[in-house]
Amino acid sequence: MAKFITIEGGEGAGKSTVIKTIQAHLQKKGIAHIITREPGGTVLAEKIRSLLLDQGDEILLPESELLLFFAGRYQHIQHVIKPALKEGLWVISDRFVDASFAYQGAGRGIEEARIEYLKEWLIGDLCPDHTLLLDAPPYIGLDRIKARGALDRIEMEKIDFFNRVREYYLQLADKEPARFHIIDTRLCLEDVEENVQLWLRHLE
Ligand code: T5A
Repeated sequence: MAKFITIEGGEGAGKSTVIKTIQAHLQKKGIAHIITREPGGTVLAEKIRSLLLDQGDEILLPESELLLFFAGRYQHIQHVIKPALKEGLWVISDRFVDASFAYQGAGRGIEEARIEYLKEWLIGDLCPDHTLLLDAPPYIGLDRIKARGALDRIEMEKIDFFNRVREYYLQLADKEPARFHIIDTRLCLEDVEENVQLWLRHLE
């Protein structure tokens, strides 16, 4: 049966790395799936991703940022996520709507009710079956991505912003224990991979 799985966490928490492990596992098991991401996932949503992450001359206001994330998400849901689930595929998405509550809500300070309104309107009852939260103190993820190369517009935020994002994710995971599974990505790659494998076995 189709499953909708999302991967969340702070900057450089290891999502791309963990998704490779998940993909290898699903391929080995012969489980038909797609790997997708937000912001992005469709041609148009990938263009919106560039607007959101590239450094521009004009300040992108929090409200505009929120609406751009939702515009891309709606394209992604209608053109990719729902059709794939309907076909019976597993959908693995690198981030989904929880990120809007964490980043634009807790991070930027936009009232939760406004995000909730967009969620109800545009997402309805589509909810991930499982969410893997990759957790580490923000300075660890930021050090890792700094070592990788140049930072994008959001990655240049202050550490307090990322602390609020992390705190929000942890509180949400606490509120929805049936959906969330937390993996500590302070651990070395081998240990993270082993924990991801254990979680995947429990999903089957
Ligand atoms: N955003 C997104 C919002 O504000 N609102 C929204 O609604 C949505 C959907 C883009 C940005 O958009 C924001 C959040 C983001 O700021 P993104 O593309 O997912 O989202 O950006 P990042 O979270 O920044 O993703 P990254 O690709 O930068 O990081 P990953 O995928 O979490 O980390 P990964 O796997 O690339 O690892 C980073 C580095 O660390 C190493 C890896 O080898 C790599 O070099 N690493 C480890 N090293 C040691 N030990 C470990 N356990 C390691 N795990 C990874």
